Amino acid sequence: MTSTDGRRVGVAAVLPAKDEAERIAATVAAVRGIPGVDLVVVVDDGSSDATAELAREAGAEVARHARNRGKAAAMTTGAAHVARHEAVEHGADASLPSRPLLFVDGDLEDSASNVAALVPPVLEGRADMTIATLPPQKTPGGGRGFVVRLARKGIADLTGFEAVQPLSGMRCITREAFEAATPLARGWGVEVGLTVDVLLAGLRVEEVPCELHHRVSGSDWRGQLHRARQYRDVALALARRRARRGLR
Ligand SMILES: Nc1nc2c(ncn2[C@@H]2O[C@H](COP(=O)(O)OP(=O)(O)O)[C@@H](O)[C@H]2O)c(=O)[nH]1
Ligand SMILES: [Mg+2]
Repeated sequence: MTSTDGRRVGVAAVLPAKDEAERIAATVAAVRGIPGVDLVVVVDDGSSDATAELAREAGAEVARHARNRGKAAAMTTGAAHVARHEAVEHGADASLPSRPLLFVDGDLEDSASNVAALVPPVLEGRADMTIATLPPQKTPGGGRGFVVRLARKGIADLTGFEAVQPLSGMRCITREAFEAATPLARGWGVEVGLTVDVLLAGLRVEEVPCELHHRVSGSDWRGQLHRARQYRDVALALARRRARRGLR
């Protein structure tokens, strides 16, 4: 793939994963087939299953957290891994461009190939960050949309941007935009933090429909706990950003 200035640029996919042994190999295989993707990094965030080994066998580079540190920490580790890879690759030539980062959840399996649609707007310089929106999922979710509404309203109040799916984790982002959002909001607040920080840096964000299917959190206690943690982290990410801007 070629960027606006005519130079060949690859794309680095970063997959945060915790206990995804059942799905990670299919997801890695699908992501490796996306045009432009020439580096796939799985960040194993303290899994207790064979996620890391299966990811490596499927052709990914693997970075590991010895203990579980949450999704935002895994994304930061993945981005740092890519930067180190590029430092070696580029050698002394500091003028070489950094790859855009393509964040993909580990549970999408074959459908992960459809995040390909996120890449062209970024490589062609039409957007600084693209975000996938998902079709209705085959199994219904167990939540009532509290976290989605909190995130949507929080983003709109801070930036004026009306996000259709504010919590979507599938994103393609330039290195510059990623740095504008660093340090990332912690835990499950990371997506909302990214959207707000990139927009407030004056950069362009675009949502792109992608045919993706993932494991939906149900209404059992695990699902409820996941949503409670998500709510807490999103609320905190928004509160920090409102405080920074002197808003209540
Ligand atoms: N780094 C990290 N990733 C996690 C953790 N829990 C889940 N994930 C990954 O984050 C992505 C989204 O998680 P998921 O459980 O599917 O949440 P949902 O899509 O919001 O229902 C998947 O790739 C998971 O493997 C965690 O504790 N740390
Ligand atoms: Mg999921």
